[in-house]
Amino acid sequence: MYSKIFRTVIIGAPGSGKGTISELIVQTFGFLHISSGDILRQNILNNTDLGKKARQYISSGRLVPDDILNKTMLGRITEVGNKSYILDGFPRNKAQAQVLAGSEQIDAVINLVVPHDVIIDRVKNRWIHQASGRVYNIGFNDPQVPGVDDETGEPLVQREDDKPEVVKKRLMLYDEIMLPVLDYYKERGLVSTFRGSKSKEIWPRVELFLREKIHKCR
Ligand code: G5P
Ligand code: MG
Repeated sequence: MYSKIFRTVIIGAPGSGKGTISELIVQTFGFLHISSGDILRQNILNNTDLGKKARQYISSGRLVPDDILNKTMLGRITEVGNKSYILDGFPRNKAQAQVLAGSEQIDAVINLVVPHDVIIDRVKNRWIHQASGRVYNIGFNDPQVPGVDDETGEPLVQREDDKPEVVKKRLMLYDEIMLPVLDYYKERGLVSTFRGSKSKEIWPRVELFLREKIHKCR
């Protein structure tokens, strides 16, 4: 779609809408969405070696070790080849950001800031289709039939790490480990911050930002 490859990272607390905004970027700009959480959950579902290792960390709200994530994510980026992408969930700490910088030149970092009380309320209502990673939210983007995936008709489930006590832990961990990542990218002049309580209000600003940014890069 665009002559230059555009490499974007989306950052934001658990439940801030990274997946939701990424999907809109995919639909509007044709970027590929590379989500570390979706890749890990897919591996858990398929009971792969990676999935077996990751499960214990994810279900308790802890980070999966860096060496596993670095290898998995850099592998996936290489696989997609020369295509514009949006990275969601990676990097998750400064060490991962440094590893990423060793092989990829990032063009922009989209930083979503959503109040924690809004997030805690939101994830209670999140339901996913495990096989595809499709995400629903009761009262926001409901499935056509309650409890059932629109495309496959299969049952929806709640994420193990969406239990309120695990969400609180993930939010605390996020603030601690992501500030150095934000500083790392701010020092490089890459961060644009979008604040709000609703993805529908945040999205038009992200869209405008990307249009302008891509236009300048052409
Ligand atoms: P993930 O999968 O990367 P998180 O914790 O970063 O998980 P999460 O929970 O996937 O982020 P999100 O993508 O930011 O959240 O948010 P979303 O899914 O779009 O929106 C949340 C819900 O709110 C959805 O139901 C959506 O429909 C709804 N929603 C969105 N906007 C609105 C709105 O405006 N209004 C309302 N009412 N609802 C809305 O990582 C999971 C785990 O994997 C491991 C870690 O253990 C991590 O905890 N992991 C890694 N470990 C080490 N290193 C890494 N790089 C790792 N990456 C993942
Ligand atoms: Mg997500």
